[in-house]
Amino acid sequence: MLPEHHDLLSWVCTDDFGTRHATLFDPADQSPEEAALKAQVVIEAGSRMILIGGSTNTPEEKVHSMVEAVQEAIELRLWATTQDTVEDEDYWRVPVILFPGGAHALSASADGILFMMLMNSRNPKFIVGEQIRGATWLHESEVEMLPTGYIICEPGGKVGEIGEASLLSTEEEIRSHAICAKGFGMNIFYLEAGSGASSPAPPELIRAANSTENCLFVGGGIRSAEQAKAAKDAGASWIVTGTIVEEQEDMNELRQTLSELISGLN
Ligand code: 1GP
Repeated sequence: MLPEHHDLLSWVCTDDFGTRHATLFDPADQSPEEAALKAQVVIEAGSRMILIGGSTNTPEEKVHSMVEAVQEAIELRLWATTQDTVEDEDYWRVPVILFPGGAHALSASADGILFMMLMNSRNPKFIVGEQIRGATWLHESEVEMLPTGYIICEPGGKVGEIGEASLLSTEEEIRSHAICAKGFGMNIFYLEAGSGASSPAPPELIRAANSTENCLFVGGGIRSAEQAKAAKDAGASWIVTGTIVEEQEDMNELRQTLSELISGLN
């Protein structure tokens, strides 16, 4: 659901709300119903963007069903706020954005797509090939393309392997990728340590990624308020978490765990 009175890219990139939290749902790991239920809980806990996608070869139908189920759940909650003078309607205007593993993982029901170049891949398919394959369809479907430079640092995990990335590990490498992304006109830069990473990207690498002061997404291995705060202090605009939400089956515990983590951003 698009935020009112804003175009999506400027809403994503604005500094007005401080560092925000996004939740990633991988359609390979959970059902659309489960994601729709959890999406409501994570938004209640303070998450401000839902990302849908992953690095595996998930078929388009699965991605689309999940996007639809999550959109529907959010719309219902938004509708409920219109019946209630106390709840703020804007609170439920949370966009559902594709975080694609390739041109096979798209849905016209999404509000936008992180249109990513995996800059440190050794395979041209992930740098620009999949993007060309999906471009015409995206253009016609009106899913807003959010230009994103995506890099994977150590340890990198599954996305590093599947994306055939030469994992980055130094501040200098990361800074030059950030500057290159800016030169290409990418508004968003995304530093990824890999889903389920044993530790998140260290603050010095996040600071290097922030050298151009682009809108900076940081994800992979973030599990605590302290880690979220460290990423925020190093310059992250968005903190992305997936595994902690995926692992949690109890909705009350999920709300509490995520509220605690997001409290690190305040
Ligand atoms: C998104 O890969 C992250 O960038 C998600 O990582 O699953 O470790 O939270 P986690």
